[in-house]
Amino acid sequence: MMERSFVMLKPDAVKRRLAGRIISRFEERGLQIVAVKMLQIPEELAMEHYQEHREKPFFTDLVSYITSAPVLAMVIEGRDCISLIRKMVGATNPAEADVGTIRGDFALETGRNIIHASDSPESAEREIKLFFDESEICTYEMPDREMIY
Ligand code: RTP
Ligand code: MG
Repeated sequence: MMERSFVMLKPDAVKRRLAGRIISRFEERGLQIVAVKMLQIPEELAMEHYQEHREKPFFTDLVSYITSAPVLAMVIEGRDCISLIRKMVGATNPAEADVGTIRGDFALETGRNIIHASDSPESAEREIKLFFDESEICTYEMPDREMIY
């Protein structure tokens, strides 16, 4: 089934100039970028985005990390792409993430794990709505789709 996932390159990915290399991994895999924007997340939006963690001891640090500099927010489309992207991203703690995953190749600490990706269809729908208007999401033909699928 075609799905859309919300993916966000966190402040450390942007500041470390890793954005292009990370985006390339999704493109090379055959996924389609259908929306992208850079923004510095306001505190209220950060708290809303990570609302499931509001009672956790790391919540304050998480919100200050994610609001500390601009992020690159994206919507990525592809067949069953929500779980696929989570696999490509790797474990929350980069020290435990498999080599070959984005976190496993580019990061070392849970609190600086460079990328977010939706963990379920429900999260994806909620998170896409938080960051994008439907009018900001593009639909276009991907000429090589029939070679990929
Ligand atoms: P994300 O939501 O950012 O894609 O990461 P995730 O699903 O892999 O992990 P999640 O459990 O949703 O945690 C969200 C973010 O909170 C920070 N965190 N810190 N100190 C800790 O124990 C801890 N646990 C989580 C991480 O930055 C994680 O990405
Ligand atoms: Mg999460």
